[in-house]
Amino acid sequence: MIFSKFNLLLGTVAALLLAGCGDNALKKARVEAPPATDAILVNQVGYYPDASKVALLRADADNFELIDASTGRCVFGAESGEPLYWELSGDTVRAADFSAFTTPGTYRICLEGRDICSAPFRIGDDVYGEITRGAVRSYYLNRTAIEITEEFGGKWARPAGHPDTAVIVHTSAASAGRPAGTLISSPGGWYDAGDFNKYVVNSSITNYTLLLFYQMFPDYCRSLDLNIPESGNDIPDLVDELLWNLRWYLTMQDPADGGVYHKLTNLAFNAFMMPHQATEPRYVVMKSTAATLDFAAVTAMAYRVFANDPSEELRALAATCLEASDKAMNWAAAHPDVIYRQPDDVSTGAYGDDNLSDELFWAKAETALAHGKAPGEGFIEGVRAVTPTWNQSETLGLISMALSSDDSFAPLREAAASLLVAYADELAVKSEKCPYRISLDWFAWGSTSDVANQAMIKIVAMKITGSDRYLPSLQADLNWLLGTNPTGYCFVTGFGTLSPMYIHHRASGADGVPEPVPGFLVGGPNTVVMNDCQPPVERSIFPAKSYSDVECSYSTNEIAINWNAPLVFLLGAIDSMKP
Ligand SMILES: [Ca+2]
Ligand SMILES: [Ca+2]
Ligand SMILES: [Ca+2]
Repeated sequence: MIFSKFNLLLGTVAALLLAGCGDNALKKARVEAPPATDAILVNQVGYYPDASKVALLRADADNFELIDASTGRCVFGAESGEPLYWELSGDTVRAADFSAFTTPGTYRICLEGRDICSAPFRIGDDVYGEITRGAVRSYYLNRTAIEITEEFGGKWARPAGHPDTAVIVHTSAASAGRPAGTLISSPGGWYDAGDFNKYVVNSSITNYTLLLFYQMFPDYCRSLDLNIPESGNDIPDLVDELLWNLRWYLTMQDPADGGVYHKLTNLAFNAFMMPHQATEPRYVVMKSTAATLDFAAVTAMAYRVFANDPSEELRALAATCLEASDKAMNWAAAHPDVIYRQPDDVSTGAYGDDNLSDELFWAKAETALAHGKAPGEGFIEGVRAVTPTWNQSETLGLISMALSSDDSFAPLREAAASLLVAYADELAVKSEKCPYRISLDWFAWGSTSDVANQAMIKIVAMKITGSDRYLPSLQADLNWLLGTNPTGYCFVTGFGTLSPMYIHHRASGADGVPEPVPGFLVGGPNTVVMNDCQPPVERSIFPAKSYSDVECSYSTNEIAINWNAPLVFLLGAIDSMKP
């Protein structure tokens, strides 16, 4: 029955299937074969039935077969694509395109007639639901100042760490009203990354990305039940989770002058230990223009996103945010070039940035939108759409303007939209030319988040244009993050068949639980720092393959709130498209 269907569809391919599929010994061997991650790369989380579905073969196989993972029965076969060499990974891949096969189930890709098979993966309507919830829930599991209970944290339950209710004003942050040594309260927020500190600049792009997700996908957010302490109240759980960070973030502003402290940290990084065991004094360090502009932008956006929310609590918060934004802009106007410089006695993350023109643009764009006062023509002149990062934020302002429904912004909206669409088209072309089908052609620290942020640009471009021409490229970004990459890893902890076990994350390293805290996106391959482990760990010299699942590799195996945010955006956008 099934073969007659293939005869119609695929002609000669069916003959191939009959040869391999009738062999019972081969069926058994294929069901039992260990995943050949070296030879076959799949999206380990799965594929939608009707989506474009592509795996990559790193083997000299002219044909591939799709088998039922439990019976070994062949269900589909086709020719592999042309071999393509990629200089960034140093390997050659052939596409295994099984888009024409649409039946839900659990399958493996095998080399024709051989027992070399991929890890099992699913085709189904619901493949991305659990991982999306997991990616958002990682923020809950990384909260400061609250006990992670067994009810919500399962085996990652732990005592509360870092209440931050008595934080010392560092000498660098002293002001008339708050001289050095003053104690302030700045509780809540998430641990930034593998460390225990809280940084305004990195929280800013994170907060923005999650706010944007809520703005663009409100109904989907309302449908997400995250099993967190705030589940069941009248605020969407994703927003509740964001509020844990946003309410802390608001306390980083000096109410006397509107300036924003750059960070809240220990003087030095802790060794690996549980959060509640790390009890060194905490400081707010130096107000900076970067932190203050970022803060002005994010609070202005929060105002806009929450101002007409059904929740009274969120509407009230919106007003607080707008006031905070205005005060921050005033401080930044009076202090336009206070570049963060790490004080001599502080050695935690610097998040230093010498170029604030992008932060200024972003803050001006967001505050203009919040106040409904369009800047004059020329505001966008010279601004380019780029892949956003914590220190490169103009694209965030472009996105907000491009999605504005305020007609007084119409000319700016059009200009911003055309920049974003042109950039998304450029990314889509790059992905067509790349053997691994992603748009990334450089591998910076946190390269996985660059892939996810490029996916976010494509999703915004889909929204602007109403065109699904970005979908194949978007799916390739997702595939890359979930296993179709030269390392063979699904880069999200706790998901996929091969995923990071030894992440650079203090609680994961110290909690005695073998599995890392789930739902985190690791930074992924790059060659920016090769000697983070002592003695150095062997890593590929090819940037797209240079990854190591060891705890010391902070340059490839750390996690961070700003990396997870575009992952949530991408996964949530894809999950919201479920059939
Ligand atoms: Ca809720
Ligand atoms: Ca910058
Ligand atoms: Ca652990």
